[in-house]
Amino acid sequence: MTVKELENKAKEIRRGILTMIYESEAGHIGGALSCCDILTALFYQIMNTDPGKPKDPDRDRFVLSKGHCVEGYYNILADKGYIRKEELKTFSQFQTRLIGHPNREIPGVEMNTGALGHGLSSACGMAKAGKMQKKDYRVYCLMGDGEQAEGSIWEAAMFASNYRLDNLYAILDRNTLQISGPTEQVMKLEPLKDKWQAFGFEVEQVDGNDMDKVLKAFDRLQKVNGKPKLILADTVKGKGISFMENNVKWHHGTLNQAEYEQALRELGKPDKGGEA
Ligand SMILES: Cc1ncc(C[n+]2csc(CCOP(=O)(O)OP(=O)(O)O)c2C)c(N)n1
Ligand SMILES: [Mg+2]
Repeated sequence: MTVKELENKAKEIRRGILTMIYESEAGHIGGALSCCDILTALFYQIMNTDPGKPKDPDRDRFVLSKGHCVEGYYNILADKGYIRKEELKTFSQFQTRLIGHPNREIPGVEMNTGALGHGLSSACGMAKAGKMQKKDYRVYCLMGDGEQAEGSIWEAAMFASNYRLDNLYAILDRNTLQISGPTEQVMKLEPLKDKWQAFGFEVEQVDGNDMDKVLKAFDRLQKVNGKPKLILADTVKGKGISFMENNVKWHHGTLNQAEYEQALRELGKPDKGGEA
């Protein structure tokens, strides 16, 4: 896909996120919007996956470690054909499998997540298993920045570096906010890039809401051998919706009808030159 087509796809996924949260009256909207461009890049361009064969031993693996931001993920799984689009309407409803955090009942989901801090450890295990079996698949793990307060992440980082897991791509959604305020007030993280480099990762810091730059960052990292990689993605929580951007109130929130309509208007339709 072209960059323009991917940008339009991200717009379409954002619309899906808004509708899902509006209709279900539940969801983590700010963080779902901040990582939407990264998820789109991964599932439509970077990863080697086949929705018809979700258990293919050679597939690339994806772990949504910040499991609360599941809405974009579900919309992508439906768009790609892992699940039926009609099922999206059951999000967060009684007896659905599309609960508020990913679970492995859903094709395309590798790991139950939601309790923060565990995704990278499991992703390390998948990456190490790939090395032991001499397979070429890659493992991608998307973490939150508030999530960096979990000690298990740093234990996993040591492991990845120790075993030279160059098939592991961690992505850090650096939207600078967590559930109750700015990360630098709740649990200071900086200098974050230096920390990941000190743990032995090859780090690319990039505007995580700029599709072209995200793609180029993955491209550069793919050429690096012998060490694990991290994309430090500077993003905006609530990206794309003026009244949500950088506003901690929208970590978890539902929209009333006027807000929903305004949000859809602001997103607009796909641009010309690349229908999604
Ligand atoms: C172990 C654990 N502790 C607490 C929570 C509650 N919780 C849900 S989201 C969240 C904040 C996460 O912030 P961040 O990682 O920055 O996510 P984002 O900004 O991308 O939404 C917290 C503390 C949790 N899900 N898991
Ligand atoms: Mg955050």
